Amino acid sequence: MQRTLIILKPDCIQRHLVGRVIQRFEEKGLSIAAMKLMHIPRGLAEEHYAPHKGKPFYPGLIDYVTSGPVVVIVLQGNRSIEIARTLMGKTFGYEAAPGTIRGDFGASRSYNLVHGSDSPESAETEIALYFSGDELVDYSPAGAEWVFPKNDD
Ligand code: IDP
Ligand code: MG
Repeated sequence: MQRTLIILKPDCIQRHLVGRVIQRFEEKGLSIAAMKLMHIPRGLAEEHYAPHKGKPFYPGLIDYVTSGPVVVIVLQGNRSIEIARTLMGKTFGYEAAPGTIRGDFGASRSYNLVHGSDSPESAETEIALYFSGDELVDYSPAGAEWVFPKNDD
C-alpha cells in the first residue's frame, strides 16, 4: 500500500468543502491513515514548498497556505499518489477538467483547494514533515480487496 500526503488548503476549509473533497478520495477507495486540522506555521510551509523557492509565486504561496487552518491527511491505497493527483486535476482551477476537485471547485492559479504529493520521494518527505510515526494508524479497511484485487498487475 502506498501513502500520500494531502492538504485541504485554507480556501477549502473557508468554503466548507472539506466533507465533499474527502468524500471523493474515500469513494474512489483510498483510506485515511492520519488526519488533523492545523494552522501551518510559516517555517513548516517554507520547508514543505522549498522546491518552489525563487519562483515568482512562492511568497504568495506561503502567505496562502498559512492564511487559515488546513486539514492534513495521509491517504493510503495502491497507487494512491497517482490516484489522488488524478482526482485533484491540473494545478490551475480554470484549466482542470470538470469532474476533478480543482475543475469543479477552483477558478484560480493559486487557490486550488488541495495539495497532493507528486512522487514517492516527496510523499515520504512530506508525511514526515506533518506527522510523527505514531500518528499514522495501521489497519486493513474491510473490503479493501474489492478495490485493490490481490492479483492486479
Ligand atoms: P501542484 O499543487 O499541482 O503540485 P505546483 O506546481 O507544485 O502544483 O505548485 C504548488 C502550488 O503553488 C499550487 O498548488 C498553487 O497553489 C501554487 N501555484 C503554482 N503555480 C502558480 C502560479 O503560477 N501562480 C500562483 N500560484 C501558483
Ligand atoms: Mg506540487
